[in-house]
Amino acid sequence: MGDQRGITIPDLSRYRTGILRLRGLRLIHTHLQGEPLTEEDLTDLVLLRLDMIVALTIDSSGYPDLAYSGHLLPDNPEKKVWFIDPPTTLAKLDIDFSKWVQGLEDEFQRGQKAVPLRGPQEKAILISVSRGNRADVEDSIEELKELAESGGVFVADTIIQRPQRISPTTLIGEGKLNELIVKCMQLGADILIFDQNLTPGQLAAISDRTELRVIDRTQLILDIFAQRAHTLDGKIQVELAQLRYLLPRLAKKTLALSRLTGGIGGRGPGETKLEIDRRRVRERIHLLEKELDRLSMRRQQRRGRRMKTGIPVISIVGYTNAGKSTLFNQLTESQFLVENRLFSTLDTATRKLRFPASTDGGRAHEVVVTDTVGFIKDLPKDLIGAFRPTFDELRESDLLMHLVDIGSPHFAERIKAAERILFELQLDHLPVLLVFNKEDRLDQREVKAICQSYGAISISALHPHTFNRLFVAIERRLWEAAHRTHEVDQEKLTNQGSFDISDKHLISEREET
Ligand SMILES: Nc1nc2c(ncn2[C@@H]2O[C@H](COP(=O)(O)OP(=O)(O)OP(=O)(O)O)[C@@H](O)[C@H]2O)c(=O)[nH]1
Ligand SMILES: [Mg+2]
Repeated sequence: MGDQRGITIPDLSRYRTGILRLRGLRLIHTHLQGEPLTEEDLTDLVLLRLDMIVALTIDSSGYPDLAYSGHLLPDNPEKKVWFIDPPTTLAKLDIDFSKWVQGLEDEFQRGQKAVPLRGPQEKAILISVSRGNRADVEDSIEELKELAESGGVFVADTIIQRPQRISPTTLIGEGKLNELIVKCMQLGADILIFDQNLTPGQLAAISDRTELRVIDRTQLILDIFAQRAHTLDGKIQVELAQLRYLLPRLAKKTLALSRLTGGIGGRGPGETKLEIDRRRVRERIHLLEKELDRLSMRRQQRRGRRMKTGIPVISIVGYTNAGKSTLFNQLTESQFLVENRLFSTLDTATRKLRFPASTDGGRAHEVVVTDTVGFIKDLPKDLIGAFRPTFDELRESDLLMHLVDIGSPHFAERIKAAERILFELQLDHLPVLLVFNKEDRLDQREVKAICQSYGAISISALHPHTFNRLFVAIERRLWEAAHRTHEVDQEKLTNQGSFDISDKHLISEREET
């Protein structure tokens, strides 16, 4: 396999795939200069996940002299990666290897099972490689963890690397990458999730190197959307986004491919598993785009009908998990899914609502309220593109209610992130009412101070008795907006005289497939 300068290790990928086991191979080679195991040897040990590595030195007459050996270590309190045996002679290196390696594998398995999983959950290690400010990096990976858990993935560990120089090929440095491989084996993790978005080249390189499934922030979000999509619209939009994301990555025809199409929980794009090829992906994208156009038309017709009624439309927007659906349900007495996880809502819901008038002579107003998909920092471009029809619907709103979870320590950044997305979606010209939600999670004085500094109001979507200020503010903003654009249509605002929040006439656009 080699000469006096070095050895070439053949492609071992067909030996025992699956990161959770040792390779089933030992590497025994000679060191002609009498040196012990080198850095390079140990890298091979890790990268190839060898059962054992042995270097034999020779004496002056060419006979075997000392034997140096090392092997990987199961999870251990010192967080050691490998163990190097004291040098011995070849004659003494007489062990029952099968028994020994079985024992080692058993130990690995015990370490992997130390973390109990809920059913067939997948285990991941999260990684952030960034030169950014430490606090930002930590917050971001914390959110990534929430995302992963929302997607049903068990997070075995998180690693932050802040290198001097970021590697353009693998993002993460060589040494750290090796450490990561062993850590995955020790903890039984088979997915790496990067907080940074990886280029197609980086993704292929890391995946080839580690033989692990590698996912970046974008793919994670896409996979979660795929899990949540229930309506025809939602499913088409998500698959379109997934395929658009996949296409440039297909150029890298490597082993990474089969892993790439997997996604979390096998939620890669439907029916396009291994035999996937670029041409077929393009065809499918084309088909989905056409289908989406068709659905958009239907949507527009529905919208047209609604516009004719002249009832103002209020859309609840904001960061994911802000409580949008909770508020929507309370306002419209609906029962849409509310959950303490990210992206519970994917499909737009719209309902009519009559709320008590508080500012103009006791007349009640009728409005249409819309609940839709939440925002997140770095919302993937492919996703924004594919969800364009959903977001386009927001454009016809008379008022955007920007809901913010005041209990989140990151609410300020989240407001900015949401505003940035509104800008990207060209919705920033619409009047916005900033509303802090979950006021019950903070001290009331604090809530007041925050509201004052933002010129906003606060509510608790769980407690309807806090909604009075909201109604007043909505009315005022709707009236102001109408006044400003000289489209004052008093009739529009004063339709009904009832005081009833619920309404029997529902315009529900949540279509079940
Ligand atoms: N303490 C408290 N929790 C709330 C309040 N409003 C909503 N929640 C909780 O916040 C979590 C998220 O609520 P959702 O209504 O699903 O949030 P969302 O904005 O629709 O989230 P996505 O659809 O995922 O974007 C749920 O666990 C709610 O029970 C509130 O006023 N106070
Ligand atoms: Mg929701």
